[in-house]
Amino acid sequence: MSRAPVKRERGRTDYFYSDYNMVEKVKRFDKPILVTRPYLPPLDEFKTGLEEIWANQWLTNNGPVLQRFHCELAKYLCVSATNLALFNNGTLALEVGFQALGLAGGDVITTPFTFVATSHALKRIGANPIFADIDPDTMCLSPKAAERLITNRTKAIVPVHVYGNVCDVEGFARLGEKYGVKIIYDAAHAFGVKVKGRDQKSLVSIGTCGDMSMFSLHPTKLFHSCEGGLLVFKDATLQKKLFDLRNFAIHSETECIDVGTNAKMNELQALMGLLCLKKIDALLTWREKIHETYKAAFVDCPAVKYFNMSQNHAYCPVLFKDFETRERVYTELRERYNVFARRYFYPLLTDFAPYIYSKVSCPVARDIADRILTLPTYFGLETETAQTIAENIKEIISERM
Ligand code: T4K
Repeated sequence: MSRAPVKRERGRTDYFYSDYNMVEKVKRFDKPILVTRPYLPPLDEFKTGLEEIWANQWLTNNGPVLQRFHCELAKYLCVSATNLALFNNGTLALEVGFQALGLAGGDVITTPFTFVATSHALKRIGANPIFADIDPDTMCLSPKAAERLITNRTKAIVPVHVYGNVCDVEGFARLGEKYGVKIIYDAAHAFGVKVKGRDQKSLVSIGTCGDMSMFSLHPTKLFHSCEGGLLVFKDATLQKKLFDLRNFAIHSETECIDVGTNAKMNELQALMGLLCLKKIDALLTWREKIHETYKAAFVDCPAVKYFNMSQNHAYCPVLFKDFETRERVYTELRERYNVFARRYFYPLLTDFAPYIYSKVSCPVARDIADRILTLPTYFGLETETAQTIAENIKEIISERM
């Protein structure tokens, strides 16, 4: 549909006449609306924390603020402080965790529908990622598909709680026991998510599932420490090894016991984490409000499938009927409305150069990657903005159908 000249007022609702002489509304935002924005604590609180760090003259290497953050996280997640380790980002947390669990040289079954960091971390420690298909309902790795690929070379399975959706944790626990393979969750998106505990009544952190879980504390996540990563693990005796590996594997002044790395979280990161943790309930509630807005807005629009099963509302994925529609919505949201939704996770990892070798086809993952779009969701995004974005999407779809 071609358009008549558009009379625009900056930052206001613009009106113009379409080919059909109907008045249309173009709600273009003044400033770009990004898929996410980090929560920033009050600057004064950060400055006060900086004064303490200045007084300590201690910036990294297991400083006092880091230790406090470590304890606060253990409390929040209801796990023992001995079952937790902090890192300077999620990717290095994964690498160090994989190394500590001895995955080097083995095959590891994982999902192609994730961020590249999941498989990069495996490759970088010398493990061989093998990709299996996902479950269409959760978009997480399917235990059935994973089981079909288990061989005597398989050392572990790495499912991802994608968007904060809970994987079939019982299915994976069964595979772990049956085949003696480690289950390590990439829980980068799942901070704050809880599952039923062993008694089937109480709720426990999702980090207690499997042998190990990694939470990313990157600013694009609902809770962050500027950059950061957190491992929660079942076997508390691993903690010393993880602490060593994140510090060059220096065990004592005269001993270096392995090929470690520098993956330590510094004091400024820990300070940011502590301040954001104070606000976690408000961050979760805000996102819930945004999701309710999107969900209600798409109820009468079968062409957009609102898809959110996560408790923490980490992302807001929606599905379109086909690839062409998704691409059109993605492009027009940017060009016409100044809205920067993202195609998390497209392309599939198996289409990226380092992983193109994979012979296994993952039709469910491919179909979803082709149709998915994640909409802006973050603390501070107004519900009116989410409502307008939903209207923009409906307008784009109705114009061309
Ligand atoms: N496993 C999974 C499943 C993951 O999703 C990730 C990371 C990891 C492992 C690894 O964890 P980390 O090592 O990152 O802790 C972003 C993030 O960089 C990445 O952390 C995240 N997943 C991934 C899903 O998203 P990009 O390439 O999309 O980032 P970028 O720079 O385009 O930022 C996204 C949006 O956020 C932009 O619209 C800008 C906005 N933004 C970003 C930053 C950093 C801000 O407004 N402020 C900021 O400070 O990867």
